[in-house]
Amino acid sequence: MFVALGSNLGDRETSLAAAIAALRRTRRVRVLAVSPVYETDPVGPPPQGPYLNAVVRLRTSLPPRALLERLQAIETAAGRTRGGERNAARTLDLDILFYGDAKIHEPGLAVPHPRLHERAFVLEPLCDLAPDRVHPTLHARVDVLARRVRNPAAVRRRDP
Ligand code: A4P
Ligand code: MG
Repeated sequence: MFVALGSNLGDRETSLAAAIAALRRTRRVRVLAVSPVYETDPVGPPPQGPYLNAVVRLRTSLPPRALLERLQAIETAAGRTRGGERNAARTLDLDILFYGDAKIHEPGLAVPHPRLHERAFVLEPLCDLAPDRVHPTLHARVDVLARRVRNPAAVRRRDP
């Protein structure tokens, strides 16, 4: 399982760290790896500031819906207010990228995440963790997808 983290409002580092800590505290979830953090130009309507983005790899026995609910509770605890427009600024966004090789198309849940292959801010940290992972519907490796959208000017790795 891979989850993307993004923040562009408030104390971004603290929001990401709090999200990872909350995942570590979650029953039936084990955080296996955390990617480097990237500072990324915002994709979406201006004005909004740059994001910090990262990806975590986890193992979980929670079904996809329960995992999504847990992620949304963590977003809310980080001060996220919902109901604004898509791509708007946010303190914390947690998206399920892959849930094993599952293909899910339900109201409110699409996995693999339908926009992940377009987004350098997701693919760059995902590539750090799992370059040889194959996208279950596009049948392409993550490193190949990342190469297609790579943009070092817009997605900058932060010093560890
Ligand atoms: N939802 C459906 N599938 C999923 C999934 N796989 N994971 C539903 C998580 N949620 C999923 O999400 C809206 C609804 O998507 C949820 O109710 C859930 O049921 P949201 O988090 O409330 O709203 P959102 O974040 O505005 O939408 P979304 O789709 O997450 O936005 P995007 O498209 O991910 O865009 N630029 C940079 N540089 N870095 C970023 O991280 N993020 C966005 C968010 C825009 N621009 C960005 C970044
Ligand atoms: Mg989201």
